[in-house]
Amino acid sequence: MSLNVNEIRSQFPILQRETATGARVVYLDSTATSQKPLAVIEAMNDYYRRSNANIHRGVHTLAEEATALYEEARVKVANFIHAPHPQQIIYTRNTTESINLVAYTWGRANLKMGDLVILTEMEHHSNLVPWHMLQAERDIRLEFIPVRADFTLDLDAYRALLEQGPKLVSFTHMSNVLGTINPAREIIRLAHDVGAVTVVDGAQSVPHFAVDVQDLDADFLGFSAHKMCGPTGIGALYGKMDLLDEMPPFLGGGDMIKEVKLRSFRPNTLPHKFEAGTPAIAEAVGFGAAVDYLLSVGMDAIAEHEHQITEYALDRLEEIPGVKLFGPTADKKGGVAAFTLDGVHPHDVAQILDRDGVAVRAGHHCAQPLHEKFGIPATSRASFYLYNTKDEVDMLVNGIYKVKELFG
Ligand code: 7TS
Repeated sequence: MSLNVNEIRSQFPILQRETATGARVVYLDSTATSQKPLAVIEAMNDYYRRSNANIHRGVHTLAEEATALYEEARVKVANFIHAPHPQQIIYTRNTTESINLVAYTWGRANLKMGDLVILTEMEHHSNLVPWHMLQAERDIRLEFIPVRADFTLDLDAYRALLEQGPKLVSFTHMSNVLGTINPAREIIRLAHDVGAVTVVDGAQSVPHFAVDVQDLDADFLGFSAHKMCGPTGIGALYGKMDLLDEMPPFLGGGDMIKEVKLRSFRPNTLPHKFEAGTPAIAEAVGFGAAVDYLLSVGMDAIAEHEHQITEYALDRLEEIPGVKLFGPTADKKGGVAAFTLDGVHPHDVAQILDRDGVAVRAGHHCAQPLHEKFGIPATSRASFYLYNTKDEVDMLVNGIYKVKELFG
């Protein structure tokens, strides 16, 4: 099940370009956003050239075509995560908006003073701050599943927290820093045993391995198109039908209503109830094309390829004196390698690597509490996707040796 990486790379025009220093782009920052294949770029281009119109509003040819394309993409996205029905896919801007939507509507309808929400210590800010905001407003309680020394979640501590009767458990399927893949099915089953609703942050899982919402029994799952070969500006929230049905709308305006009077409105049916105003139509088309593209390569093959690259990268990085890796062993993680280098600031590492075209991110990666736990302000992070090669890992490693030379 090995990928034809050369063929895959030929589909990504950006990977053919050079940087200002004449170096080939070695893109190791797909955790932040992935690159886009021709199939996605062309689908969006074709949409604007052929079919652009507003959706759900006109009876003319273009409006009907645009509406059909927008809704066909929803079916593709629904099938991709094995949602029972496309109505259960709400288009959002990104994972951040998906989680905020749940906090804003489900949270405000269901959580009151003293109610417990369980999160984890490895969350991205987008699965922390919406709950902080709700806490400020509702005085809910927040507790956190600790991250253990081996960079996995402490499920015994989780079981103990569950005894306090949480209303909601919201957690990342895969950490964007540690790469840890959390046992989502088990976390959800345990939450359901005590009657809690679950939110899965799928920003880093859905792009990288097959995620099946029915198998997980997830109540909500949020993810972003831009991290899975699709465009920026669009993401999705999956929700169980009964939960979505009962939730009040999020934003008010056009398209989300069935009927409006001067002093009242009746909300539309799903999924339109949550999609106020003109949405990101071309982006939805691109999202659908991205899903088609990923399926044409095969999610299991992508996961296996990333696993091989990650194993190789961890082995090679570990050999470098002064490099400290943050994350579990390769069998428990996805394609992320966050590290520090003794005596060199992570930003300097990233800047020097960039001279040779090697693109890694440095900082707290929107997981400041996690870095605080380790007593460090930042890490450098390389991340891998279907188009990365072992050669690129070698370039990263050579680059780090260069950094070491420069800093003595
Ligand atoms: N959750 C996780 C686990 C993430 O990794 C990210 C983005 C988000 C949520 C938010 O996604 P967005 O599309 O709404 O922005 N992570 C990163 C990152 O690691 N570097 O840049 C963005």
